[in-house]
Amino acid sequence: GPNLQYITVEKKGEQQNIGLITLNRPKALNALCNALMKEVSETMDDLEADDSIGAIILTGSGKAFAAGADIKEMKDQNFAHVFRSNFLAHWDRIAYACKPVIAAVNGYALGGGCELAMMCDIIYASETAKFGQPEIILGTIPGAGGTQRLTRIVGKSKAMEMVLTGMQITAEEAEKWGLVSKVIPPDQLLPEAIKLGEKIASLSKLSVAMAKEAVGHAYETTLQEGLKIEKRMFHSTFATDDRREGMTAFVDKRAPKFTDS
Ligand code: CO8
Repeated sequence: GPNLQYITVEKKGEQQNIGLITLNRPKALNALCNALMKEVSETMDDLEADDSIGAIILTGSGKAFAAGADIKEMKDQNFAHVFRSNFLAHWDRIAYACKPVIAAVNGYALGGGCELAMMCDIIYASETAKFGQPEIILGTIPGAGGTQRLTRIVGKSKAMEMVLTGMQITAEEAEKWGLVSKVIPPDQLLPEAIKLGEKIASLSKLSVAMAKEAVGHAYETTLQEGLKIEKRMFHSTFATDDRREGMTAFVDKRAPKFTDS
């Protein structure tokens, strides 16, 4: 890609159909400065536009996934400036991805790092991962989902405990609480995430995008509305070639050949 300073981008998997974004600012524990987030956003645009890519993985490097927003960059900002510039408003590109995004959390996922992981669709964590919303210790509060997404994922009491104390939780706790779906030995984290991405990428990109959007609605609306949206999206899969192919292949006892249409 273009001149990337804070991240690297690679294609992975047997079919080279997995986009891997690695946060690569290890000296600052991958602190999320504005320039880094801009690179993530632009790379997401590229990977989403690339038809060869079926799933995206976001990971960190060294001992951090990301240790939060860049405190040095934020230290001297004032209210008028952060309000008028709507500071952080454009940091949520990953939450609006159409393609599935897997977070492979290799180490510290703190503050904005934890929030970034929660913007992804699935989180795999290394045994060494640590999650937390330490903003309260800095005299501020989470600003990109740490009071909202986290609460919906782990429930009120646990979210309150994390957000009000800034405590860190282990990968094992994060799994028990439903924040991550799998805890993996450090050297297996990326291979496992790639395997998961490949599994998803082998299916119809169209059905995967619809399924992702439908699950996403569970976090946005009431149960009744969500069930209605789900039903209509289910119906609309009957307008696709891939739905016909998937069911026909099952009945014919052969592997489906999806065309993403
Ligand atoms: N910002 C800037 N620099 C950082 C950050 C950060 N968040 N975290 C670590 N660094 C730097 C350190 O300053 C240090 O730099 P230097 O070598 O120049 O002194 C270097 O990284 C290494 O860090 P440590 O020496 O502290 O490493 P330790 O192993 O001793 O400690 C910790 C690791 C526990 C992770 C520790 O670094 C720490 O507590 N970091 C801050 C964690 C934090 O408070 N994060 C929340 C930030 S606020 C926030 O994220 C608001 C969310 C906004 C929304 C974002 C949307 C995506």
